Amino acid sequence: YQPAITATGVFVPPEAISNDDLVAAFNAYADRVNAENAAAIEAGEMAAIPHSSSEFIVKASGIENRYVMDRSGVLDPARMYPNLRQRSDDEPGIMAEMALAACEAALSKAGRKGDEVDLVICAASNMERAYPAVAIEIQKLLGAGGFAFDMNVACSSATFGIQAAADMIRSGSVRRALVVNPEITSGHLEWRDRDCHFIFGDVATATLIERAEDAEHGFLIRSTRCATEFSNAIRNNNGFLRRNRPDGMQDRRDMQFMQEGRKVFKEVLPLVCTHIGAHLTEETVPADSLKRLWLHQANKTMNDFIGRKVLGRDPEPGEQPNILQEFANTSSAGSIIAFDRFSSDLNPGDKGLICSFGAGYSVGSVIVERY
Ligand code: CO8
Repeated sequence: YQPAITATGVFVPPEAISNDDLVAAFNAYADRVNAENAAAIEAGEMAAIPHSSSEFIVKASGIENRYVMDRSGVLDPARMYPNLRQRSDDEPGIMAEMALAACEAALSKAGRKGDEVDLVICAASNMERAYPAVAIEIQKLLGAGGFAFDMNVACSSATFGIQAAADMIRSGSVRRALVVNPEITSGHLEWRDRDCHFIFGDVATATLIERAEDAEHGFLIRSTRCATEFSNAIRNNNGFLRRNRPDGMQDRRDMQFMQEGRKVFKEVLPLVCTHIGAHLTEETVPADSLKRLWLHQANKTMNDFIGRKVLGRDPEPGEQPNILQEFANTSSAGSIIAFDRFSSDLNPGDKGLICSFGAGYSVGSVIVERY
């Protein structure tokens, strides 16, 4: 069977944070900590926390805004992380709730119902719990049949999930799949670190994958390629083994997102460009035949560089759309938001490439063709 993406859905959280709001909260936090530690700073025992700035954020990343599930906790200088209500085990978890909204948006675009789905993959950077799988909770809320499982490949979770689902549809073991990416990045971002506090936003995306023959139009999944190479340059040490550490469950910096941004930038770019080049060559798809690149949304300079390298020229306006100015980095969901917003104008026969990259390191590419 030929697998195809027949619809995508995006759940946008209800609250937004502009760079100016974010910087005001961060600077108030920095002033507070600096005042509390004035003597230590004066004695040279501690460095003062420097201010952040909106100008730096836009220049370094292209990000202007992000959406979050809770603004008040993130912007409270005495807290600096989201205030998310602890839910009882009998109510849907926050990831399942976000995922459900994105799945319903995708199903409604395709005119499908939840009970027609027989595979749910919840693919995201972090799971709110270890088990039962969040995907199985989503399967239940959708009334879907078949089976469901979680997977985590950080920023590449969506493309790796699409490859897994597409291969199962190709083999006939599954008829209709939802790959869903609820990214609650605000929970694991370190909002107190000016090097990274601006990078991420919350969102959920869903991709419906069916047999092409089951839908009048969509995007054929022509080919997928995934690759990984271990790196510690992006890491989060939170996890259930934290209890075994001598420092117990303290508020430790390494339990939130950590990265060596410059290193990531330098190492990931060649990895991505080589990966895409090799994938296109193996599939005899010339780069200049691609009508669109839907890239992972981490950093504008990074995407501009990849676009130029892959196409061998400056991308035309609209050829490589960015959504990070509005959403920030939404980890695995970024390339799918770009696809959702900027794909309906393609004509039958037009080809494009979805590509993700990030922690792991990981790279995933999907060649699609409109039909
Ligand atoms: N305001 C003002 N100045 C600042 C700020 C700030 N907020 N932050 C840093 N500066 C200063 C620095 O201290 C530095 O000063 P100096 O030159 O005196 O040392 C100067 O500005 C330059 O800083 P950088 O070198 O850090 O700035 P860059 O231009 O390199 O930009 C970026 C930083 C934007 C982080 C850039 O390096 C980048 O985008 N790198 C790639 C990162 C990336 O794509 N990572 C993807 C990882 S995401 C992923 O895989 C998913 C993980 C799971 C999700 C986790 C969700 C929480």
